[in-house]
Amino acid sequence: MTTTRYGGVPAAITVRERSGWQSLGNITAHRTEDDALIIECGEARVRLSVEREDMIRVRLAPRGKFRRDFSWAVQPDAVTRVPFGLEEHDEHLEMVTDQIRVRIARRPCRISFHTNEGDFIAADDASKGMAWDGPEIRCWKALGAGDHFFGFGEKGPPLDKRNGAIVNWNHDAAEHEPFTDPLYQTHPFVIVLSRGRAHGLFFDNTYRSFFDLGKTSRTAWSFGADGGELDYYFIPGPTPTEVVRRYGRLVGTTPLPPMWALGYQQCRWSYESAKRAQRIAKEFRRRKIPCDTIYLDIDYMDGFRCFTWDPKRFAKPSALLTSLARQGFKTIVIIDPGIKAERGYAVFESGAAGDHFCRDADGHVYVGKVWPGESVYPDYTRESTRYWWGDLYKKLIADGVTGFWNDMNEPADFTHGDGTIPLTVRFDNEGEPTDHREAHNVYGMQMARATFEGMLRLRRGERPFVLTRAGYAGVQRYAAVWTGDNASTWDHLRMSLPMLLSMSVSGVSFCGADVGGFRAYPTPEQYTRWLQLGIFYPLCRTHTAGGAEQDPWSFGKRHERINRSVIELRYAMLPYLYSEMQYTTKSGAPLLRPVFLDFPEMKDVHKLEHEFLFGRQLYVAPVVHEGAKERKFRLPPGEWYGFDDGARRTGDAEHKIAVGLETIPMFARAGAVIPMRRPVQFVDDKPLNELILSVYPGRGRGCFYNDDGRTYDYQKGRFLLDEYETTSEQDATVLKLARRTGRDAFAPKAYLVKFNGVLKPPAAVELTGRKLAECKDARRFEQLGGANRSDGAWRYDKKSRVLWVRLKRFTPGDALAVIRKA
Ligand code: MIG
Repeated sequence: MTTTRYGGVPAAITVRERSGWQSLGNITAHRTEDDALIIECGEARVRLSVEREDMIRVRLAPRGKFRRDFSWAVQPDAVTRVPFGLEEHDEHLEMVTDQIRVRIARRPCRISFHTNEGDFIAADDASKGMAWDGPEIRCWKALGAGDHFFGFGEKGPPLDKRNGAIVNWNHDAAEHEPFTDPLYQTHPFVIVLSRGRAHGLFFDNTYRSFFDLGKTSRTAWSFGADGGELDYYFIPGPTPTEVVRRYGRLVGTTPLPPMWALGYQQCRWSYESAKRAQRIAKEFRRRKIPCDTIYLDIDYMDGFRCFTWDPKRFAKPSALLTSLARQGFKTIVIIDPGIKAERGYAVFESGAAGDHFCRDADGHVYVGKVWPGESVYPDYTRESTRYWWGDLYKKLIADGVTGFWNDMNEPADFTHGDGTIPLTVRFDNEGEPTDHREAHNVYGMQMARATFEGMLRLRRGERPFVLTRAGYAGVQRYAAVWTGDNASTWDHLRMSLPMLLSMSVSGVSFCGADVGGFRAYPTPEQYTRWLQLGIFYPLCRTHTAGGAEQDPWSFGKRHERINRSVIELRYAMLPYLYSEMQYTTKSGAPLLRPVFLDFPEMKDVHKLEHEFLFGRQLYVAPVVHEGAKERKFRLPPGEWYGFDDGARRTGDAEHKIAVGLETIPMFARAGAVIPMRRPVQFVDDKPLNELILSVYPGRGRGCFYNDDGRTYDYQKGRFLLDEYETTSEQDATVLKLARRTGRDAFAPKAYLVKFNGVLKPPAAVELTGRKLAECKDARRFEQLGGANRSDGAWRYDKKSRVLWVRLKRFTPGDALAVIRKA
């Protein structure tokens, strides 16, 4: 298969700069209505309301009539009107809440946001403010010298979009390069960071939209769209994490995935026969390289007909899937939206009978061209169509498919040069018919939703796994996202970081790029480096197209050994990954975090995009250059310790370390407690009997979350959340299990505590006042397991500076003390 069969390159999309804009004039009247402030400026109306979390929603109706109050992104329970006070001054009105003051200048009508103490946060551009031109709408904001812009979901580098501009129009960007825009997703969400303080803005509009972040003006930044309403949420900070948390409340956070989905995933275009899929599975197990999933790309289908199997190459799908399942593999198959327009094909027939396919303006069902040839497109913006679509998965699920991969859902269409279906195509739009201009950017998200909801119905009680390419703000509620067709180059390896970091701060926590690159082939070094980065992608999947092998063992013996140990590290970190993922679902704070998120005040932090924080405890500066012999990086403020050697590093300082092919520069926060396990071949391979708690010197914390890993029973209290605290005094380091929530049933059966960076053998080790025995013999210590152990024992390893402690029990309130020699 070659890459020449892709759809076309997009027509150049540029933001028009012209002078037909009509800005808001003077305020002529105002009133409060349904907990909102309505402002009249001649014919135009502005509606301001305070939503939960003190977010301010601003809407503009140039001709006085607001559109239907409807959103694909905003969670219904996120918007509950909060009452506000109104102050009327000569020159302005002021809305006042607990946290913010919204000042609305009267002549002309311009909005600015201030803290409750009156400190300035952000303001409309004084000359232009909110404006319209025919159906187009736009809002100009004042641009500060120190403003930096983050977010926007899936966008290429740089991480900070200051002085740039972006466009949102979901696109099958098959040949994309680092500066290609638009890509596959639309997230009109921005975090503005100004001198360490942050606020956010979510522009809830599904038309083609754009942000100009100082590209055409030095004094204003702006956002707007081709149509729809100027409808945005101002999101107060002042920390970036606060903005991200509030935005998560608004559009929803990433739900807890099934635990196996955090394992390593293997994919290619394609494992085109049952035989080949079997072979790949066997190789993983034979070579003892951990892996949880095998993907089947479009060639498993019968002539690219969705929901079918090729009768020859996949003659007995359920036998294949059962066999893979027995070896510990979950099988995930691709499903595209384009349905072959063919009489007699059951999906086409039932879709036509139910009137589920999009029609063009002339009333005919629109027929485009994708993999199956002439194809029709389900209208996922209609509830009954989503339901019909969800039920189509029944047979594949019965065959044993565990997850679904939704591709081509921008939607792609090979018929036209711009790669998508015509703008005239009609959509139900949840009961308020519209055309493709408004529906385009939500098409993929609603497809993923239909898939997710179908899986929920069909696999009662099981958490779905859906992977989608296209999406709109809030897509994370339904699916993980991968970044589409990248290439096997160092540029693409590097760019995956700003892309995934941008997605992560935009709510899409469960994301990943194709490890090794999709187009072309990586060199052995490149693949290993990519894997060393990829194990920190929340979604860790190798994928490629074409003939050459791109498996962890495809690059020679030495690389195979390194690649195995890299994947093993991912599995060793699983308890941490899962615990941090659970934190994401609650807090909205992503797993993969740009440095600015936690350290907004760090000097020049907006430039840091090739290093990141992984969860709350780790900092990673991956090696991203060919032939690198050293890695330079700047550690954030605080104290840090080498993940492997426990060596202390000063924070807020530049460092340079030598790197070999096996080096992954990783550092833990002071006092970090990182829950780990011994690597397994797949997530459900062995129960987590022994939890490893990797503890670093200093004062800090950590947590361990656990549940059944696959159902929603955790919502009924069937989970465990242990919170640890570490303290370090002159005479002792103490690890305390400070709090336990949930059920003991999910607690580990045994503990292996690893105190890193212990420079001298301890005088004693005590568990809540009782001395533990020392075990000098390494082999015996290893064998001290399970029931034949008393309270525990310890062993100090001078060479690695690790103090190991084995414990049978670690219960709430327990404190494990390492007592230093006087
Ligand atoms: O037109 O299904 O991004 O991951 O392997 C190409 C074949 C269609 C594009 C996806 C890629 C997938 C490929 N698909």
